Amino acid sequence: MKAPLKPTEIEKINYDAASIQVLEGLEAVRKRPAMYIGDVSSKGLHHLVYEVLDNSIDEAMGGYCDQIDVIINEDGSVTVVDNGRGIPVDIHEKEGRSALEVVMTVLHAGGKFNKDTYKVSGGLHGVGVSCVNALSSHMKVEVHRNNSIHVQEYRKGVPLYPVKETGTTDIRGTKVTFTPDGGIFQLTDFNYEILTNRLRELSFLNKGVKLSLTDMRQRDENGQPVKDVYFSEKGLVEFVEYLDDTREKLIENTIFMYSEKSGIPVEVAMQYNASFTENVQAYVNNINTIEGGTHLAGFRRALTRTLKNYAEKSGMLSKLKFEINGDDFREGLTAVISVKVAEPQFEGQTKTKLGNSEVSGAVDQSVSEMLTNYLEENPRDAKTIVNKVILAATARHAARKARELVQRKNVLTNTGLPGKLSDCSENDPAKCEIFLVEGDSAGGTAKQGRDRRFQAILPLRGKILNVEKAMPHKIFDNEEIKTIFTALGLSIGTDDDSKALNIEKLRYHKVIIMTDADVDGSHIATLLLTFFFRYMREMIELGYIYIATPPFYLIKKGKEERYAWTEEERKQIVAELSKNGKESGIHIQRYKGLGEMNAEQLWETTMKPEFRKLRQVDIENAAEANRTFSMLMGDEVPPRREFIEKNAKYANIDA
Ligand code: 0RA
Repeated sequence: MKAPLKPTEIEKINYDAASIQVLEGLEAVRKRPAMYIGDVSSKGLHHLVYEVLDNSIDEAMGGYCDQIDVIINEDGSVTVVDNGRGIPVDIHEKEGRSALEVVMTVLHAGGKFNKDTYKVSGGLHGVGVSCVNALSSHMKVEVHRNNSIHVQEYRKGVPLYPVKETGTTDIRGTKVTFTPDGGIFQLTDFNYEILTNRLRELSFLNKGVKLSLTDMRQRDENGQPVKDVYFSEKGLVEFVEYLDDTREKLIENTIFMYSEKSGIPVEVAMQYNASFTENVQAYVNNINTIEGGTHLAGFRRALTRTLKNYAEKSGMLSKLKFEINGDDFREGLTAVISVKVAEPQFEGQTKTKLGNSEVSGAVDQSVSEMLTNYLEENPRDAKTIVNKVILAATARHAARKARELVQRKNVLTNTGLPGKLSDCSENDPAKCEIFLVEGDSAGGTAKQGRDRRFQAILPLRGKILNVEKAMPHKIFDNEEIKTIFTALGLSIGTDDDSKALNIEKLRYHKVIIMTDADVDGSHIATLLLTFFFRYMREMIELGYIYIATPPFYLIKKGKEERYAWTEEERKQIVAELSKNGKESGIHIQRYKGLGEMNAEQLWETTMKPEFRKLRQVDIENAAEANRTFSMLMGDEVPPRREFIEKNAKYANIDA
């Protein structure tokens, strides 16, 4: 008979069992990182920072923290520091080791621990800091708590030593530094622009929290590290004002509403502007739900019903000879809606569509009540809004007439396909592709280079209409836009839905945007994407829109010609070509535009299906383009050149 185990031995066994489980968990994350963070591209990489940040934001939402600093260190690691309570460091009874170690190494442990704060950042994020740890070649956590500094370090999620105390402190908080694992991620360079945008967004969504981003890799003109600080006193109201920065607002004070129904806090800020576009950004637990969902549906329903009731009661609609529809209530509307949901269900292509059915009613009720009160109390604003709605309905009515006219003309003259289109011979849409090419000259080259059996070419002249500024019926008057619709085989809207597409008539299942790799080119691509996002969204959802990626370099040595899409590829090729000897005789050409390639080169590098690298546009890319575009093209301010140039640079790097 065995002697009974002594307590220390029991602890040891528990510890070993727990350790095995931890290793299995970490292994799972490293084997299928995409399951936890979406992907291992730039998106997944930045997701790591959001994940760590989320924990600090949770601390802030609980009211325990008002400052969060993010630092991109010189060695490429990232540090997130907060002045919250600090992760608990006492011995976790069940696990027999420091709670800190458990939070940092056990999947999904963080949330379970933190019961007293209103933990909401589940879903898309919320996989936990342990997941980031597993995907980091190195991580270090430093907790200031109970007047002591507690430290632990990890390699690929495995602790290098037990939690140790390294000194005394009189502050509280948590500091996490991690280096993303280069063996997991395609790239490990953090992009300042991406992170700063997220911090700005978080500051609007969490008023009163001071957020900062410091980039130790870059210096400003004073020799200081590049830094941005974000702090929003008025939260969503400032968010809406930021979004509408370049637009003429219609009501003096941005409307703000907050209430809670069925345990779901709902926060809304809204403003109407003189433009014709709707810009409603919806958030669930600080996540931008670009595919919408039940919260957005509830908001829209409440908005339409409440405004309609008010307008009817006020008698302002008595002279109107046609129906008002849902779109009319949202023309020129900029709004941000933010809800907190305890167990969010995310659906859709990019998992950014809220599925929880109970949220729809809660938001509808909240918004109806608050907006009804607002309209009663602010009759002047109410009147302005209703007038705007009437204007939208009138314009839509005019657009319908214009459309009918165009369609009738088309039938009469039987123009068929646009003259500029070089069509392909194949008839099966599933096998056909169309290239939308910037400029007649590149269009000519593409026409020569293509495989005419299944590739059609449509050259576009210069920039298509600014869809931001134009009235809807003007959009359908625009030649370039009409040409695109006609070439694709689509007609432009129906009576009651100006955005309905007769997708079954679509003539090509690949629509490929091909522009120069320079500022103007990326501007045109942004413009086209925005156009597809706003007027042909279904095409994006079906995965029919692509972006061509012409190479950036041609590297020649003797008769050998090689192409490179990135700086790294270029270096690699130069190294290969200079293998048996010198680098001399190698000629490198930097392509600035499609026009610098001849037909064969364009075919070989950018059009030939076996070789080209098309980027499929998803709804997220398109929404991003739309945001960029809205910001650049608002009413008054001239295009922000600097912004365009910066982004063009990043577009190049990404491609
Ligand atoms: C678990 C429990 C408590 C706080 C935290 C986790 C916490 C986690 C992170 C991650 C980054 N910063 C953080 N700050 C806090 C509650 C601790 C208590 O009751 O004092």
